[in-house]
Amino acid sequence: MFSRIDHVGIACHDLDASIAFYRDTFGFTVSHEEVNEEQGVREAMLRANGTDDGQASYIQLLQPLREDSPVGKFLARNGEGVHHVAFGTDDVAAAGQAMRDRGLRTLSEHPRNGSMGSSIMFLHPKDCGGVLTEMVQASGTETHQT
Ligand code: V0V
Ligand code: CO
Repeated sequence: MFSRIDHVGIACHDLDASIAFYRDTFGFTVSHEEVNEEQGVREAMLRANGTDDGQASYIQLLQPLREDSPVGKFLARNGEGVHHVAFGTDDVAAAGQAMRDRGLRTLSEHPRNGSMGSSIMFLHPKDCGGVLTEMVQASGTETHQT
């Protein structure tokens, strides 16, 4: 079902400051940066291993575009910190259905657009032991029908 930790999402107030911290302290550099209006974030992917072939693992730094967004609300409530964990899969729609079959709530019916052309779905944190859990199908990876 899941083949890797695709990324760990970290909420921050100032994306540039957080990028600088990860670069200067840990030596990670930005692999990709984009704005995702639908998700309400400006985000940066810092590759932790591998190559950008859809199988690597990343730290995802997330700055909210507005207060009334998932990351904006999280920051107001908790301050900066780990926001979600994302597992990689080669078929996110099938993974979402499999999780629903197991009684978990997906936060959208269909996959949404994620970073670097990926397809993503979230599972409700209350169904995952308090962890907001994301499923990611990397760009260019094949969708298998089940
Ligand atoms: C909220 N809760 C969390 C949480 N956010 N628990 C763990 N981790 C989080 N990040 C808890 C919250 O404390 C409440 O617990 C409960 O869930 C319900 O909260 P709520 O106030 O009713 O709900 P909201 O409005 O804060 O929404 C929470 C959800 C929302 C998870 C439904 O954040 C959401 O739809 N997230 C999915 C989209 C997303 O996060 N996008 C940004 C990343 P108590 O107080 O009732 O105990 S975008 C991204 O990762 C991309 C683009 C990518 O990877 O490519
Ligand atoms: Co994410």
